[in-house]
Amino acid sequence: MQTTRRTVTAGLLATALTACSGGGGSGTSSTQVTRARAVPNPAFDAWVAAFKPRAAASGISQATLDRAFRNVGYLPEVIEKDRNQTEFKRSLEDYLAIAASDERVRLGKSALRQHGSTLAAIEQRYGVERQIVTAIWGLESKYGARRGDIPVISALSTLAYDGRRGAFMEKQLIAALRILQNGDITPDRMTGSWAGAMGHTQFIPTSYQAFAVDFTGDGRRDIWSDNPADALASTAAYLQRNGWRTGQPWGMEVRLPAGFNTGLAGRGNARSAASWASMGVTDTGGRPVPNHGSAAILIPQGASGPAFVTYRNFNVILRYNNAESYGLGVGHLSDRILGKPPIQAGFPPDAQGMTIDDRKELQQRLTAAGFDTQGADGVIGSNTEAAIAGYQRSRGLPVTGQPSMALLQSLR
Ligand SMILES: [Ca+2]
Repeated sequence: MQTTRRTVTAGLLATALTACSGGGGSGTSSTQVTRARAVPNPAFDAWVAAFKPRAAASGISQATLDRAFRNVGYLPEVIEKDRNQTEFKRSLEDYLAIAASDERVRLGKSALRQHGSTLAAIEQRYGVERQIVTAIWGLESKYGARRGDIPVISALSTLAYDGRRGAFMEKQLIAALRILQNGDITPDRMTGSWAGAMGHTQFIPTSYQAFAVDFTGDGRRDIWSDNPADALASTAAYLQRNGWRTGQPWGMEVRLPAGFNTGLAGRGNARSAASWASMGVTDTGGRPVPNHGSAAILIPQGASGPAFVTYRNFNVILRYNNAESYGLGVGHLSDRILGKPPIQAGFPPDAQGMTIDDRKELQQRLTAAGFDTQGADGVIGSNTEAAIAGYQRSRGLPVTGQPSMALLQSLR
């Protein structure tokens, strides 16, 4: 969950985005964590005892409290995760390498086919295009594969007790109890990420309360079920309620004219598409940037990296998760799922002077040399760092665990 302003947000990109090279230090998905284990903690128990009257004062019945807290415990692992969120430091290039990896694009195309009629019905009702809903699903839970299996009441109680964001977490906890009281789900099935984000598209409880819908018509808003219909419809409802404009793109990659004043970039500098077009901003095919109303230019890695125009719908996606990289990840993945091409512009080399191809080659060569990086996606994560350290140790080199061109040269 983000620490920046995040008010009505639902999803948590942290849940699904783990580099194949083990870089997702965030790795919030419980699938990587195995089942979280509660440990005895008298101070936590005292906090729960003191919390219950506050919950009751908010309208939670004694019966609900009894059911909800029957198996609740303190989860130290949740606090560990809360202290170690690293995903927001990633470059856009790294982020997109994970968010729109070949695998995630392939699975997205397959999900679009497999759930085509459901997605079409959702699109019909809420006016949100199927590829957008599918891309959010892909980022939030890898199309349902990583919904999280941490008990939500335990996770939120642990976070509320911990107090780093105690008031926010207590509010989420009360909302989670209301969901149980409403009968949408039972306590044992109410699972999610370490941060209490639930189901296929990782709704936090307050977002669930505000936006979740029963699309299947069985009387329950079941975003946890193997059947993703309620979760996907809830996501579409969320976007619709936040102002989605049917038929408009989120944005697109663009070409900037030579000498473009980069000071004009940024979401705070929106202007008409016609105005950008008159400055010479074009799509990647050289045509004037299309007019979909107010538009901003984003250059997340500076003038030597790719540039994007973003429209109103991009800002709607950010209501789901207020990080530009997330918005670009959803937008780009949605395009790729439809068969559109990868980002056309190159990214600048990283701080070590390495391009993504250099980093992939480094991972391939380390693995071939017996130091397994667990894949070669060009994203340097903990597995790659461990492999580098192992290689350096074996060669009697200073052990830094950090990539460099010199290291790559030594492996060639
Ligand atoms: Ca339902």
